[in-house]
Amino acid sequence: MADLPDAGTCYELLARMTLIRRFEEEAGRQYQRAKAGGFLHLGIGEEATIVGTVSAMRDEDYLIGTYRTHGHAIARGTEPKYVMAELFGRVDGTSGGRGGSMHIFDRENRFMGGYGVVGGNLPIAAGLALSSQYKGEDSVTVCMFGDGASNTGNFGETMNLAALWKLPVFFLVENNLYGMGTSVERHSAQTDLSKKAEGFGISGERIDGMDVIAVREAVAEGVRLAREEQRPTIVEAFTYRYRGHSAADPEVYREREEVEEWRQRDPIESFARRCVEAEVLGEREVKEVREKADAAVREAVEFADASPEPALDTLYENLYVLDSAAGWYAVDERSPEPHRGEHEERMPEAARELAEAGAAYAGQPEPGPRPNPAEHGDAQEGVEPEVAGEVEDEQVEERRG
Ligand SMILES: Cc1ncc(C[n+]2csc(CCOP(=O)(O)OP(=O)(O)O)c2C)c(N)n1
Ligand SMILES: [Mg+2]
Repeated sequence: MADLPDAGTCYELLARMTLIRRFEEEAGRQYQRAKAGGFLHLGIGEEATIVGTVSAMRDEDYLIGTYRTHGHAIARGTEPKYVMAELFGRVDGTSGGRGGSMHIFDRENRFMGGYGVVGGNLPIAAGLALSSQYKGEDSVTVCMFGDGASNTGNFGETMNLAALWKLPVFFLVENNLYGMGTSVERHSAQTDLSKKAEGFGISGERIDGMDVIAVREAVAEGVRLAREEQRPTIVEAFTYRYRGHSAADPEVYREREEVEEWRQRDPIESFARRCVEAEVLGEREVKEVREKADAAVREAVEFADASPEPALDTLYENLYVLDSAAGWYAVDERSPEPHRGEHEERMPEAARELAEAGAAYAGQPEPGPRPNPAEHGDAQEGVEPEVAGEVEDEQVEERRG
């Protein structure tokens, strides 16, 4: 087992992990209260992998993650209140309330996001590293992704270019044993993920992702290789999420006993115990860390709750496509002009109109019972699909193929 660092570092590692744990527990509660919307993926149990990795990075380095990244942003230095406000969809959120849980972003702290597309962050990581290399900067990009993401085409493409162009990038696989409800053994032909990029010349190692010091040391070396030798490498950290994949997961793919076994190795409890036993930290400090985390999270909820929702007429702000296209859905040759709600310049006005029309529609009584697809199938026999009036019969035949 690697030696403990100095007391100040141990305190900081414990404090970050505790803060993230408290934040995630509260995020789960706020989601159940419907204060946080959209999807919610919690990283409870994975704190050592997150904090250990970030603790080995410099301020000028970039971090990029997946959709399970509240903790990554907080580890990188984003104040919890801005992350909570993002979960609440409020203007003070890290993405102005537009992104929600899966799209936390903080350019100042060089946390380059939150992506909903599995494996989608890998090529972006290579791009960030390429930009550092191109500009002659010293920054390293750290790319964190799941075991499931290692099966995507993006994985191979990214490894190829990272190795070929000798990019200053480092990869960390958060192997929590599952991609949604599918275990690694059932989703990956090569179950040793540290070897999965060997064919591209990228070597790797496997480590205990529940041990914050082990993670910190392995990542420090990987980041050093990327910075000093332009050599990308992979570390596969074994970790575990105690909660379901997302807030809507009945968890039929694993046994309670398995979750319990991993809880016994809790990364925060075990690190606190180790620090106290080694007399690097006292019980008083461990307690203080918990109290501070409680207070910070309470403050984050109050802040998020007090932050206003974005105004409706700002709905189409920050869309880079706005000025460049006249109607991006107008691909139907029968009526290529922008349809209602598609005209870019009139977006704010059209948004209000559509929202009002939707609200009026929602207020109407139900027209009768809806067909149940489980009983009737998606397309009901004998019921012709509805076709726009002007379309010729033969076109309909053609479309049915
Ligand atoms: C390209 C793509 N395919 C499928 C999905 C649906 N999906 C969301 S999360 C997920 C599992 C990914 O597992 P893993 O990479 O191990 O990350 P973890 O959730 O365990 O952190 C899948 C398949 C998606 N978001 N994007
Ligand atoms: Mg996984």
